[in-house]
Amino acid sequence: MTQQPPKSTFTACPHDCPSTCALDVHFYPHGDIRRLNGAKDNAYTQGVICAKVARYPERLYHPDRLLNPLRRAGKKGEGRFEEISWEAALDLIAEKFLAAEAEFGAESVWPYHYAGTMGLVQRDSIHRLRHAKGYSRQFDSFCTNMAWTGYVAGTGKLAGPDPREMAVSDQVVIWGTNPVATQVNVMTHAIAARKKRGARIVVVDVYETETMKQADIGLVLKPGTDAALACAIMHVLFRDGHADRAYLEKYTDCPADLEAHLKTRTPVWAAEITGLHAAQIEELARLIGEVKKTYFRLGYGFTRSRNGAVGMHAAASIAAVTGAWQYEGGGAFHNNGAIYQLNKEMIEAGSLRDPGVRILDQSLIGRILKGDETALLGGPPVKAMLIQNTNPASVAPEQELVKQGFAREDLFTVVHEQFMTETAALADIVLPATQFLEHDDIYKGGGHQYLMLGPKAVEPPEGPRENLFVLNEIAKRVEAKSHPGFDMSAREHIDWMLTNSGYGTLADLEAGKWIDLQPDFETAHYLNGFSHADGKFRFRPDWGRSPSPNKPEGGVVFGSSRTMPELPDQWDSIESADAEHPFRLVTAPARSFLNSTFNETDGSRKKEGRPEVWLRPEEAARYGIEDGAKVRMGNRRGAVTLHARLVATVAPGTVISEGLWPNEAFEDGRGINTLTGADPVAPYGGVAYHDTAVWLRAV
Ligand SMILES: Nc1nc2c(c(=O)[nH]1)N[C@H]1C(S)=C(S)[C@@H](COP(=O)(O)OP(=O)(O)OC[C@H]3O[C@@H](n4cnc5c(=O)[nH]c(N)nc54)[C@H](O)[C@@H]3O)O[C@H]1N2
Ligand SMILES: Nc1nc2c(c(=O)[nH]1)N[C@H]1C(S)=C(S)[C@@H](COP(=O)(O)OP(=O)(O)OC[C@H]3O[C@@H](n4cnc5c(=O)[nH]c(N)nc54)[C@H](O)[C@@H]3O)O[C@H]1N2
Ligand code: SF4
Ligand SMILES: [Mo]
Repeated sequence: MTQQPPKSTFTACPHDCPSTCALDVHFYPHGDIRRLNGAKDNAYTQGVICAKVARYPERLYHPDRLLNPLRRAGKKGEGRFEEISWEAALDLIAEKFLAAEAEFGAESVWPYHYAGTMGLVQRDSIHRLRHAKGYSRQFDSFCTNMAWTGYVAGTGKLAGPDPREMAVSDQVVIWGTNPVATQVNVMTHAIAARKKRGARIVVVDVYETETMKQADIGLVLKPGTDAALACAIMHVLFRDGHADRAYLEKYTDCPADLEAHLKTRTPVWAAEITGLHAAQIEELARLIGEVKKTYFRLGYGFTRSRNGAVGMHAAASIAAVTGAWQYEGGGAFHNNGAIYQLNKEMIEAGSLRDPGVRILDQSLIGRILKGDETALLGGPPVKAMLIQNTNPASVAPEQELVKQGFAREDLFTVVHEQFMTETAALADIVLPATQFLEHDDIYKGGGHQYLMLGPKAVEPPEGPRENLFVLNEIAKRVEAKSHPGFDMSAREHIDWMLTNSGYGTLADLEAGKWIDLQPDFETAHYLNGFSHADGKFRFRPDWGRSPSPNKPEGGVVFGSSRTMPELPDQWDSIESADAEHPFRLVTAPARSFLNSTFNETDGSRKKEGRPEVWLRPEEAARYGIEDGAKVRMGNRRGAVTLHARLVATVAPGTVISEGLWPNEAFEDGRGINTLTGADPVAPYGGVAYHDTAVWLRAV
């Protein structure tokens, strides 16, 4: 009997997106992948995925995919490479890493990674190599710091009401996130609530996004002013008898202090700060007060400001004032990171970790590569890097410094990639990587509650290898400490982790596809108390000492955490506009790109058009900028060239530039992160990507 190729199979989306969709993979009769669908039998995905992943074959079978290991032939960044064998590449990498170690110590090698794949095996195995060698560690600060820190400051834990409960809510407040673009399933559940129960959808953003277009009520406020809005809402709730006093007494730390503090935080006060009308704030506060089953879906976007942790904490506090947490379909949800208790010893080799090894901030990569002593934490220079699943020459702030750093002739850079990204183009060795459909992995959902298997669906072409292979092969060649994790396949890693975490075996997961880890209702809604020692929601967090998954080891506190407000309040730490920089730039995500991923596909580029900056017509007129005109936008960090689009529905004084376009899509090759700053945000680091003062000029 001849074996027919399967018509379809299942896997999970690996991309850096809170949705972590369950996928059905459909094949052509000849075995190639035809298309991907959302799995209908997964209660969160419900058959819906984003357009960019639905058309994945475009990326998988892309003619520009990297297929061979390459060695730099020309000058750094010149783009000339020659093919070499895997053996030769791995041997050369080992030789260079050993040489750096011999001369400058193991900390001069910096394995650098992020979440281009969220697979626990392929993403996190880099730590095994790191720990087995004592190479420099990495402080993750691109994405989650202010959001997680702000949320956990209130609740004590990074978890909340079942994300599927949105569908049984009476009102969904989508705050500082653009789910139509960034996590489409939030819309699935919010719209289900509207269809079934007439639930109202409210959106808070700094411009009219595609999400806001679908909302019943949209509030467009100035960036970095969300805490003012939250305070005024809570002021009205207390003033008008919508505060649940019994709940506050039982479940919160200092309701009387909060109420007294908010006396002066009136809608009129907040209107001045946010640019909203006081009447809009009054109306939203009334709706939140009257509708007990309000589900606050709090995003990352509004936390990417220098006061972002304070903003997140203030918004989450509203649900504690109304007591919305008590009801099914109520409460404040951000991310479910804390519900997954996994034993990752085989993947990460935590037992080999030396706490004395320095932890370099990934966002300070520009300063680090340029030899900034503070950023290097007083240790040796970085002389060699292995980079996986990230594209810092595009995504990291202070891009000018990043590029100058990578241009150093004395730096040896290895980039393991699927495409010739900006970062790969600056490397000494480029290694071709498999895509998720070609390797095995396991994923946890941040925006939902499933642990999901992501099995390999097709064989990779000749050439590309999975991350696990590269790490294990380098380890063999650099005299790494031995660890059983170096001898295990991805499937063995998954099986070991599941078995040792109490979640069954790989065979079980293969049969079930995913495991629903949603805690029970009482736990998820904190009805047995919040996760601080006293069981209370903290209106008064001890900033700088509060728990957070992002708290750096050794308790380092960044920025001016001592001047952080004690209670929810507007905190004036943002990069304010001034006479020289009259606008505030928000670098929001593009729907068809995912960070810099997919910006290599024609389908996504055509949908997005070209790099643009959106601003209000009357503000553009003041600077002689016409619709469609070429403009320069800059600040003390540098300048970029792009095109203006006049849009009336942007917050006053604010300009929006959607998407991480390839740097080369800008006229002089300078991408949008030329303008963003890397200064770590208080209290536990992070990048203020949406908090940048700029000037604009017609050219
Ligand atoms: N299509 C697409 N999907 C993505 C991504 C992508 O780049 N493209 N990125 C992925 C990643 S890594 C992440 S972390 C998530 C992030 O997804 P989100 O949580 O949605 O966060 P952001 O993408 O940073 O920004 C979302 C929104 O916040 C708004 N915003 C910015 N500043 C403020 C503010 O001060 N106040 C308020 N109220 N709103 C503000 C922006 O205008 C934007 O509309 O999305 C993931 N999904
Ligand atoms: N201006 C501005 N900048 C931002 C943001 C913003 O909102 N505005 N958002 C920030 C945020 S939230 C984040 S999380 C960061 C994300 O930034 P990055 O983590 O750099 O994410 P991507 O740009 O998607 O790049 C991921 C790379 O990993 C590669 N990759 C994918 N899978 C694999 C694999 O299995 N193996 C290997 N070796 N490579 C793989 C992809 O080809 C891709 O080039 O960007 C940040 N930068
Ligand atoms: S919505 Fe997010 S998780 Fe779902 S398919 Fe798209 S990128 Fe992947
Ligand atoms: Mo992110």
